[in-house]
Amino acid sequence: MTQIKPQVQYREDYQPPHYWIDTLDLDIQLDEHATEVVAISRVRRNGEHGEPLVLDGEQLELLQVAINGVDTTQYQQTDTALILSQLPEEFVLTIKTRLDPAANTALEGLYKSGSAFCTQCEAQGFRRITYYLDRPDVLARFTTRVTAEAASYPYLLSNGNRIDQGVLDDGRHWVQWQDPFPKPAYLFALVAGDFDVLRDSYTTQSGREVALEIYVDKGNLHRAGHAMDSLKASMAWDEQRCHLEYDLDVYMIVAVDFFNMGAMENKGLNVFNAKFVLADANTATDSDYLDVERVIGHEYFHNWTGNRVTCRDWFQLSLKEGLTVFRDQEFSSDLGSRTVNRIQNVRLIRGPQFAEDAGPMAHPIRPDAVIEMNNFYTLTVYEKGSEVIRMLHTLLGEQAFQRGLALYLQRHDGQAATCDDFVAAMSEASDRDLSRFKRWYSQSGTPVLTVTDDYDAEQHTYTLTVHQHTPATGDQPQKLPLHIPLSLALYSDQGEPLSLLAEGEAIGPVLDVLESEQRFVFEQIPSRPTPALLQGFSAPVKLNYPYSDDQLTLLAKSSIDEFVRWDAVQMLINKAVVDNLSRLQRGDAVVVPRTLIDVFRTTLEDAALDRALQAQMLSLPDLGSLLELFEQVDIGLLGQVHEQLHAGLSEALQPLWQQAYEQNLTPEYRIDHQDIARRAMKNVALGYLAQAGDAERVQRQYQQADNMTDTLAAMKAAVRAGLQGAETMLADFEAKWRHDGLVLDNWFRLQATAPGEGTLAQVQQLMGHPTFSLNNPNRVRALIGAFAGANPVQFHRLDGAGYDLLVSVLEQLNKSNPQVASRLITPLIQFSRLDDARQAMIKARLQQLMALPALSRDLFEKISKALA
Ligand code: B3K
Ligand code: ZN
Repeated sequence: MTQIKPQVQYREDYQPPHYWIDTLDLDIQLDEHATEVVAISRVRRNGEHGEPLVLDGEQLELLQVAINGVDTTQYQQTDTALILSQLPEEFVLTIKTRLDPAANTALEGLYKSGSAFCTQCEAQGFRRITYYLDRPDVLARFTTRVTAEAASYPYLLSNGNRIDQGVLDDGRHWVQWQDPFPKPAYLFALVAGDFDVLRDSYTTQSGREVALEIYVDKGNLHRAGHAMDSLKASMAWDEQRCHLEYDLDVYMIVAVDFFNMGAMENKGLNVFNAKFVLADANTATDSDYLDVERVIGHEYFHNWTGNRVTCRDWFQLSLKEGLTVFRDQEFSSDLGSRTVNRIQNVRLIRGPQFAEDAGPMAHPIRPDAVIEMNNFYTLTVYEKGSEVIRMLHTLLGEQAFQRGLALYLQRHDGQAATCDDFVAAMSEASDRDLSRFKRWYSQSGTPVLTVTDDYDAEQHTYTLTVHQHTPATGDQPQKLPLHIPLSLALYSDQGEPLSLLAEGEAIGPVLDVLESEQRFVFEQIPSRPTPALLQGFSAPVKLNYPYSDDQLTLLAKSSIDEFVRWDAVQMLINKAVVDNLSRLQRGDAVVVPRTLIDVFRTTLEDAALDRALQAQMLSLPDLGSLLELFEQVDIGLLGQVHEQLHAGLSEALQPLWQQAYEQNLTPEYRIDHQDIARRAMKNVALGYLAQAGDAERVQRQYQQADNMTDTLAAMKAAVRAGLQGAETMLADFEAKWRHDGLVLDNWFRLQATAPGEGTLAQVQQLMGHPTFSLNNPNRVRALIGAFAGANPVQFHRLDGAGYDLLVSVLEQLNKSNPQVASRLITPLIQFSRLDDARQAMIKARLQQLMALPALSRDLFEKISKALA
């Protein structure tokens, strides 16, 4: 890697390309160390100008350039570009390059995953395959001919339809692919290898047959069935809910072990991290099953929102990602529990996304300035982006939203579009003014809604005053008021919902908050009500309303909106955390408030409650979300409060935890939503029982478990509570599963997140485990990522040894895989809520990294912002 002066790119500076490329014919001769690529493009000048053609390219050996079939040396070459001048208006450009896939540890471009070749081109990986206009607004029709040795690579795959194939007499063979849909280079894919293939088919609504093929490592066929079911369910869902059909004759998914993220939506040929494909009862947990369904859905839904209509430039990333996350969330909610899905998504926003907003990488869902695009595949772009789409859905309603989506897709089919285009279609289809709403695209940070109320007992009116304020972020000092949909219900003291009347008319539950301060007056309210504010988390904001314990108890019991019930319990827990933190600081002991115990008891005794929701209501938030309750806090103390609340709730409700455990045993393993819910509740109960020392029960569950969910829950409970027998379980598990990376990742993760001073040393030791490798992103995330990101108390040890461990890993990954390094550094740059002593230690480490001789752009961007 060369030391580069990282340059900032600005959204404002967008210029259309000087040239178009209409077709690209690729001829790829695969070889481990010397793959040769011939790329023949038809190039067309965009308008009248004499500008050169500047093609992107990185780490390529240039072998030949020809224009209209004639070799030329009239070009300039830099580290990152090939520049051609004095070109005709239209011409055929031939470029031959050589590259070394086996040396590609960054897993971007063409690389080897085990014995197979595969590619990852989004965002800017195609330039590592050939010189090209590697930008999403250049759409070309691709044909790809792949040649490789036949014995090792019997399957040669690329985008579109297979149109020809042949065998050469030197033991190699080739396949020719043609993709009829023009696409940007980031959607290109190539895979070559030996696999087992699960085949099926799907008939679309209009009667077209689509061949479905899932490629997995040999011996894994029996683990691909759930992925196939999920794919068919996705295809059916998109037809039913959004009237969108698949458009090629074949849909292929390939599972690979070495992958920087979850999966990639390449046209007709998705490449997946095996983690999101493989699942069977012995090896996958319930949440693994749901994750497979979600990610298969997500990538499939991209075929319309991302591929048929793509992004004009990378600043618009949320155009495809926010929308596609919204679509996968709706898919999971329609197939499973809407409330539980909502809760899980909200946990993600309130924890890690709010932390991102409060940290040095704060950015709007449509960023304005980027150094390394890979750094912007963030929770903000994805998850907050989806919340923005959800707010549109809330404001417009399902019908108008679907009209808007249809208009957007029809208007921009085959084009590269912008977020403004999307909002324009939504506005036109619904006849709504979304001008203020658009600020959600340009403003970063988490808005705070402060609500006060007043009841007039004579007039029987109830007035809510809503004040909105977005604290300044590193990237933006000034903030403007946003259009915030505030979903509301009012409850009587008996827990009855009251009708909402304003100015004599019935109004809907969603209030349009548009100004910094706004009042809403409700009439004919018989007595002071309890407001359920922000039902369903109707906007990604923090809410301040001085709820009393009684009000929260009432909402937890009686709200019609199930999300509000969960949220009320969360608010009670938050109150208990804040109070107890002060108690600990004063030297007093942690006390679990009576109200909290009572609400837990009522929840445990509520036989009518959905088990999955019950499990969520009885689970404490993680430390990350709790951190967001404070400006600055000692994370060690916060960890103590968290643990002692868990212990207190365990002790106070022993018989009920036992009952909940017994009542939710599942006689045999079935993957359906009811059983998943029962196991979730049972295992929450097990956690509380383990805390009280019930080693025998934990042991029994570990020994008798017939599925991975129960096995891991038992082992986790034992490790968390430091029970006798934990060591034996860990050893047993390792002996049984050491051959299976995906399963063993759970084992790494569990030990990395164990409480106790010994964890750091354990993590260091596990780095020497025969299956651990810094070149395998899944393994790195399971051990190092989990330790730094999901074990805050041990990572933020006061001796700084947690930081040193991460820094030494980052120093290595900076060279071999900058993308993975850049993901891993997150807990180190989000220090604003920590105490001064820890902040100082972290800053010293960041300075140390900043001084690295060849710091990648990825890390440079984050570290320089954190130190600014
Ligand atoms: N679009 C890809 C993510 C690519 C990440 C590049 N660093 C997967 C997805 O969101 O569906
Ligand atoms: Zn996506």
